[in-house]
Amino acid sequence: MAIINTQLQDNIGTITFNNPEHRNVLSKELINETLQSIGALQKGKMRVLIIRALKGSKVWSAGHDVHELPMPGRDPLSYHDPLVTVLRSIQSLPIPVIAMIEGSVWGGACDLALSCDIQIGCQTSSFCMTPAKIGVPYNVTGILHFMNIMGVNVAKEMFFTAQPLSAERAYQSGLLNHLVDVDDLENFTYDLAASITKNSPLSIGVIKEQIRLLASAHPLNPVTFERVQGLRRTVYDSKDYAEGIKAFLEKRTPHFSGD
Ligand code: YXS
Repeated sequence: MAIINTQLQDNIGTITFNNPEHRNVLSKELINETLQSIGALQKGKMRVLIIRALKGSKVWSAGHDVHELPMPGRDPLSYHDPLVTVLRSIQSLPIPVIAMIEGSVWGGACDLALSCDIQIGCQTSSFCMTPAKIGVPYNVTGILHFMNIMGVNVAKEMFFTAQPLSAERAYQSGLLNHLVDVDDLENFTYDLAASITKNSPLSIGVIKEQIRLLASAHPLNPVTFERVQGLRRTVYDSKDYAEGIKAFLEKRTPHFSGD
């Protein structure tokens, strides 16, 4: 059975995560299928892409597949990591991408949802940033992404507490463009997508790229960049990182020693 479903109708592409048994984890397999589908849809007349889970999903996506996180000593979110690759692909796709969110969103899946251009949620939507729960040093582009969207204070709270943000709080904090009743979610999303397809795709594509370039226009001098990479290495080389992954796989609470 395919772990994603793909559809193109009236210039609106839809990618539906279809791996509920494993809570739509962002495994290499699911990400590669998503990237291939985006490529195929682009060959059609797609002007908007919607990314969603199956109707009634309790979990939109459980985030990075923990089984695929490297053991200590290797950056778990490096430039070529499949998750980081798909985030870049969505952010640089020259058409609007809408995240239609039913259910809880975890870890890297929050970054995926927020890499889309518009987020539409319902009362079952929630967002939980989990690096600190697993002992992962999140990456620079990801942290900057969260800071740009929700501001430093809410970003800090999400990363430090690793607790879910409710749909209402997500809407108040700017993670959701719209918060609608779950029964209206699909129609609302597709109506908004249809309104976009009527506008100039060239103008939209250029404006999206301008916003992306301006939002990431943060000069970082080489020493600062190397300091950040060094700090992150102390985390992914740590016993805490190994313990976080081990505890998850053993389905138990992690006991972090701080080294
Ligand atoms: O044990 P089986 O084979 O039945 O599989 C179980 C889970 O192990 C699996 N699963 C996952 N496998 C790999 N990576 C995951 N992230 C993951 N999440 C779930 O799916 C099967 C059903 O899970 P189960 O029984 O827990 O389902 P549930 O309905 O009771 O609970 C759903 C969740 C999502 C609340 C629960 O599965 C959960 O808390 N999952 C972990 C969410 C999480 O911490 N994700 C962050 C992954 S790390 C990441 O994204 C970045 C590296 S970072 O942390 O930096 O943001």
